[in-house]
Amino acid sequence: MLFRPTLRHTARTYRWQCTRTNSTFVKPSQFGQPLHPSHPHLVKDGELTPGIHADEYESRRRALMEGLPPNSLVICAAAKVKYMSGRTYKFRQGSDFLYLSGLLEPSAAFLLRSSPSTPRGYTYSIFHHFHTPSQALWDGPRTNDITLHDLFGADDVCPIDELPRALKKALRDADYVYVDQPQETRRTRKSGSAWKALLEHLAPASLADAKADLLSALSDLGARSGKIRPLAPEVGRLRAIKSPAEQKIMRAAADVSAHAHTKTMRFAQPGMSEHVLAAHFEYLCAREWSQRPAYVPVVASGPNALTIHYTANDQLIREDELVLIDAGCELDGYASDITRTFPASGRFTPAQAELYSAVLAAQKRLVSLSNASAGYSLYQLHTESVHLLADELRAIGFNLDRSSVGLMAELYPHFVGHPVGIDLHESSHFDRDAPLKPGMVITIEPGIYVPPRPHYPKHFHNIGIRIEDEVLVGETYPTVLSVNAPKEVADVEGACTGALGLEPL
Ligand SMILES: [Mn+2]
Repeated sequence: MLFRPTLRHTARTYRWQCTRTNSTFVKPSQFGQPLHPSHPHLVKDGELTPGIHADEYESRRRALMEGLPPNSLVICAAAKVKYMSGRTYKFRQGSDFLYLSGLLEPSAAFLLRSSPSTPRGYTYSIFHHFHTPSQALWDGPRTNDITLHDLFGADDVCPIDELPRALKKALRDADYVYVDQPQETRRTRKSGSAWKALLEHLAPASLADAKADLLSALSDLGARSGKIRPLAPEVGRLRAIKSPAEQKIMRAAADVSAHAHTKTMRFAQPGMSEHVLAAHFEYLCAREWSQRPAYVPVVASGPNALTIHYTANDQLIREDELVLIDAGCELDGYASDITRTFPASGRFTPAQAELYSAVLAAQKRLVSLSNASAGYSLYQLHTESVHLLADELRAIGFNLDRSSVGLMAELYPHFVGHPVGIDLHESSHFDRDAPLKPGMVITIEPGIYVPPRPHYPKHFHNIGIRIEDEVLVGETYPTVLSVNAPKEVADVEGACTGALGLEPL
């Protein structure tokens, strides 16, 4: 069989496309997600999602259970389908659910129970909804029980309607319960309605009797203080360190985004609207198999770049402005996050080049510190970024005395970076004060945004520049996953003007 890599601009070959259309694969698919028999061009034999083998999902669950106290129960539910104007959004699985199961369907939940007497040390029960023939006619197939057992590794597979009863029994036997309640507020915590919301979420079709039973069991358990604990911090600890397979997918995601950035630099012209660049970027990523943008792209021309999360993307780009694009795709479950700032006309003006080089010098220094042996925490890297940027700005004529913390907060109002992975910001359970560890992936994204105020040099007014790379932390050196997006002045100008051999489209 003949294959060719679809990422032709890189030495790496991640995604292979079958060039013969009559090869052996099953159509229509019998599954609720791409799997090897139906999608051999995406998912290899033994993988549950592209690039991640069933064994890796198994080892994630085992690592989770080994880190919990004896006799623990884990409850995890699939994300809900979201609606807009009566029709569904493209479904995105809950991040922890995906990380632990590899299952991409809604209306599903799983239980993990400590079980020292079994070979794995835990039992794994999947509850899901199998489509009736008429549901399958409208919405396509769902993965069958045999596949969930044999390939996904479940000990038992049951209809989702049976979850309340199974939970009631499991809750009675467990000493600790790890579960995330949906959107708990002070009010719902007091009234106990958070449990009701959880139940609705877990078992929308269950019987009222079973719900009442389950609610009472949950509140009994809640009364034994400290027995119910949030699951997200436990999974977050595991997710913070990326496996070799995850690193490979994240490199591929960053490559797709990096090429889209490069080609969008070539495509951009003064007179275009910002949204056309956003559309072009998203099109290029989708062509490379990205399932969705990891976030709404920022395409900010000229002074719009001073708004950090500018996503209106609806103004026209002027001659001699800089364009700041903060955009990244999601590929096979992993986000990418890259920012580049380039001249709309293809060449930096002297003032733009001077400020750009200042940010770039600081950014490169910060990247070089992103390794475990340097001993920095993310918070210490941020402090360092403030000092580095202030030094660079002083050197090009900014009047910042040593104590001018307030001015730096105005010129650089955001944090240096964040962990990235299945979620764009994997920050909620990430300790910013702990030293960086090998296998973490973080962004390094210093920026300078100069408001038109008299104490800043006039030729820098209204310029906003951010340069953001994704960095894989190593023991002694960092690996820049977004290395294929140009950032040196000459390379950026080369990408814009076609000197790198790129066609506008
Ligand atoms: Mn970012």
